[in-house]
Amino acid sequence: MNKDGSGVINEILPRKNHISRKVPRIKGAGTRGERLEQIIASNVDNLIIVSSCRSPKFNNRLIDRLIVCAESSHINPIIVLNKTDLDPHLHYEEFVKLYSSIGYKIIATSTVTKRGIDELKNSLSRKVNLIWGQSGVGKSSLLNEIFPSLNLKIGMISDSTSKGKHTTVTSLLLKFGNDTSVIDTPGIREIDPYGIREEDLGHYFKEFVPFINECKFNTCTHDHEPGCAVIKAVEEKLISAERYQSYLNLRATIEDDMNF
Ligand SMILES: Nc1nc2c(ncn2[C@@H]2O[C@H](COP(=O)(O)OP(=O)(O)O)[C@@H](O)[C@H]2O)c(=O)[nH]1
Ligand SMILES: [Mg+2]
Ligand SMILES: [Zn+2]
Repeated sequence: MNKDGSGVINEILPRKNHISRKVPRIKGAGTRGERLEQIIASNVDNLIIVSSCRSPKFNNRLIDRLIVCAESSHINPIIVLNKTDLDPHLHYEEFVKLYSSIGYKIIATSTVTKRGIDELKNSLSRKVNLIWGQSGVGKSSLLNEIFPSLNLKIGMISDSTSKGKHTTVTSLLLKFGNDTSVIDTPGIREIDPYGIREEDLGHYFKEFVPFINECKFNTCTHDHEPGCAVIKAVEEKLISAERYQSYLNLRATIEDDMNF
């Protein structure tokens, strides 16, 4: 700062990456029209995708959509599967196996039994973390476990007055020490990946990549084409049918947006 109160910008930090979404559609306005980009955060290391075994119901489609967001933004996704105490039959283990086999870090947690809390804490450490998950999965509870000084409100009902309007993106940057930060995004209900080209989508399902190179046509959309190595891999159970279904669903939403 100079004597006269004016300041000098010493450095503008480069924007290494950014994660954005399509501006949500206004309720009642129909489904047509261009959807603009809304930047949620910049220079993020990890996208922490928080889900729960129950209440709200486990939703792997949503996880896959968020993984695509992370992959297309060059951000490392980490999956957190919370409320494992509510799944005594360990149904969630199938998905722990699936995501680990692809090469993603997935941490099974519970704020009741304290399972996985230390592992999650270590994963957040010395990184910029953007935390995202449906309302009620336990994001605030997990952050309170890891950083007890936080005292975030638990079970907060999201602001219903913002429903159907252009919601402002209210992100909260929480800093811990010099080098750990968590960006909480309580105002963001949905993330629709922005700017993903149809032909790139398959590459954001990273276990598809070795097969994509083997498809007969280089324009293959892995939907119906003869000689599609991705479809063959699904049939041979080398690619999970769940992940393939997520791919098809996302492909359909991208197509819808292109054909407005
Ligand atoms: N059984 C169980 N309940 C949890 C767990 N974590 C959070 N909850 C509960 O889930 C509800 C929503 O938690 P909250 O942290 O506010 O979720 P957020 O909306 O994602 O921030 C609260 O009633 C919490 O007490 C967990 O691991 N197991
Ligand atoms: Mg919360
Ligand atoms: Zn193909």
